[in-house]
Amino acid sequence: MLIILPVLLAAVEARFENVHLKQDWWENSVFYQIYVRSFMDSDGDGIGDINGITSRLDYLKDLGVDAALLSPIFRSPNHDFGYDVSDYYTIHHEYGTMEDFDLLLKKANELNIKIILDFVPNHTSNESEWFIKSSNKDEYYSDWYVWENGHLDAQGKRRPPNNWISVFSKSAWQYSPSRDQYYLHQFGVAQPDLNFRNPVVVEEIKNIMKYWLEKGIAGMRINAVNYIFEADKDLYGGRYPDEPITGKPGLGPDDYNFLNHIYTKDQDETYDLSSQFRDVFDAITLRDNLTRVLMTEAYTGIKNAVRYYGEGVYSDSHIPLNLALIEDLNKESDARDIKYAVDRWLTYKPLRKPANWVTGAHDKSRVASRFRPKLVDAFNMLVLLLPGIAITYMGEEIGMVNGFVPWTKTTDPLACNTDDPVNFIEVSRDPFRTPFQWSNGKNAGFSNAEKTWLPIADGFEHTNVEKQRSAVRSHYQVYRGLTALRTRPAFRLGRYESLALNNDVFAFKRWYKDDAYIVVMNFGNSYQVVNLTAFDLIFGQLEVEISSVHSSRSFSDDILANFLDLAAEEALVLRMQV
Ligand SMILES: *[C@@H]1O[C@H](CO)[C@@H](O)[C@H](O)[C@H]1NC(C)=O
Ligand SMILES: *[C@@H]1O[C@H](CO)[C@@H](O)[C@H](O)[C@H]1NC(C)=O
Ligand SMILES: CC(=O)N[C@H]1CO[C@H](CO)[C@@H](O)[C@@H]1O
Ligand SMILES: [Ca+2]
Ligand SMILES: [Ca+2]
Repeated sequence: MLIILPVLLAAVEARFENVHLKQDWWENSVFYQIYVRSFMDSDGDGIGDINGITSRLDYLKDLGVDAALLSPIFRSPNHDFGYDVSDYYTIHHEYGTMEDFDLLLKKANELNIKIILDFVPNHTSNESEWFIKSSNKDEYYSDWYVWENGHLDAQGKRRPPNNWISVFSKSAWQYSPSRDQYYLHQFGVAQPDLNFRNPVVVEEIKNIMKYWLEKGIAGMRINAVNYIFEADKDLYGGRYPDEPITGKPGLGPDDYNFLNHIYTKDQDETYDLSSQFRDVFDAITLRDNLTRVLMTEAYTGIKNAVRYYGEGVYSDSHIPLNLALIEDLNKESDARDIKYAVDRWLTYKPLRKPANWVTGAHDKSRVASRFRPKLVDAFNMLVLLLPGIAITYMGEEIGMVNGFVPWTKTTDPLACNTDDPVNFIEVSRDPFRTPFQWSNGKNAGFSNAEKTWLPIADGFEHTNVEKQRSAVRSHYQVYRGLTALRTRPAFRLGRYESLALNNDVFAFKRWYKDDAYIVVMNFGNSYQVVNLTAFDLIFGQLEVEISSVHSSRSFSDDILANFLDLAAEEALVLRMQV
């Protein structure tokens, strides 16, 4: 027995490791979200395009990116910049042609960079042929959208079917004279919701997915997936039920948060649909042995969010976006809040499924502006070194800040809808979408046009790729160091443990066998001394692997585990010396 036990244990351990060493391409990848309109303009019209992306694939490769996630490239009248699609089978003319897209795929394939497309199935554009036919009661398309009769109020005035409010504010119902009915739009007036209770619509959406997946893209992100279904009116006597009022102070009946969205969000049917989508993806994965990744985006509570992983042995979304670092944190967040947000997601997600980390998106204030510019490296360390998948919004690797876009240049429908040249700034998403900053040249190297679709953000002369690439210390260099580091077993396969060492300093340990790292970051704005021996088996000396731009420390500097003095906002990756 005494002799057999170690042998047995070794066998068990070996088997355990084999299971864990085999990872599919996506399970540890770095995804990079490209807002196509603002990444690179190849033809001088001031608008980013597909050939622009193709010309910069080497940049992504160099950065250590595995997959590029492109914001919608389908034909669109652009009332909501591609989030209103008029034809899912055609490339939007400003972005190029299908040949351009095929070339992008080919070149990306050569560099082993996967291409993922953002897909918006909740609604189409009102200029979609489907919607125009549906508005005209075409027999086949009649039931493709959510149509409903209005009613007359006591004064004989026409009123929408119920009290639902659109995310972009005001009634979610729009009257259509041609049908003398209202259509539902959970987002803009120009974005009518598709009717997913019509099986023909579901089939068509699956066909669109097949079309693009067969073309060779490696996956899709399903946008706003939790808005797809509304309550089944047949369960409510044939009438869509009113939503209850939240009673939150300061809100009027036009404000989205005036109502509690129990009938228009997170409906149970969504989860069944997402597992049907997964089947479409898996069928194509099986056919040519390249896993097609289903990503889902849902701003919702954590229990709803992790439910997209699928229940029990069933898998739905490969990557249900984890928006904790966006939604749960703000300027006031300290080390305890960070630990809580990170550990919370890891606690709720199914044990065997990979986590994912996101700090930015085309709808959210940039890290440098949402927190502080000096915390950019700390957040990139979180995204890239926490266990699982890393997702970066373009520009976060160089610490871009929100641009200033005045009212006269504002394009975002969410901001324009306010009709308010002062307060539009609170809702405008244009500041997070200003052109990518390649150099300190004309238009930050984004375009040689006289005028770009959005103005270039201030400070591009200092914050740009060219400058950061040639600098010894820069956010770009830190980011590149992190993508290289994360391929080591401790980060790819290793275990995780975290501590708020005090209110300001968050630290986590990643280790595999006896290779151990401590990632430590000071979120406060004053000097702090911490003792890293609070972590199990961390003692003696550690060596600096990577240090934030403003740190006084460099690669291979020694650190005493029991006495680490950290400057304000300093962030370090340390390796335990054995
Ligand atoms: C679509 O909606 C927009 C915004 O309300 C409107 O300006 C446009 O005329 C509509 N187009 C069609 C074809 O109905
Ligand atoms: C499928 O791809 C995986 C990973 O790329 C590879 O290990 C495996 O051998 C491939 N299987 C077939 C049948 O080609
Ligand atoms: C995060 C995200 O992609 N949100 C999108 C959800 O859908 C609306 C309407 O299409 C877009 O405006 C958002 O950008
Ligand atoms: Ca262009
Ligand atoms: Ca819907």
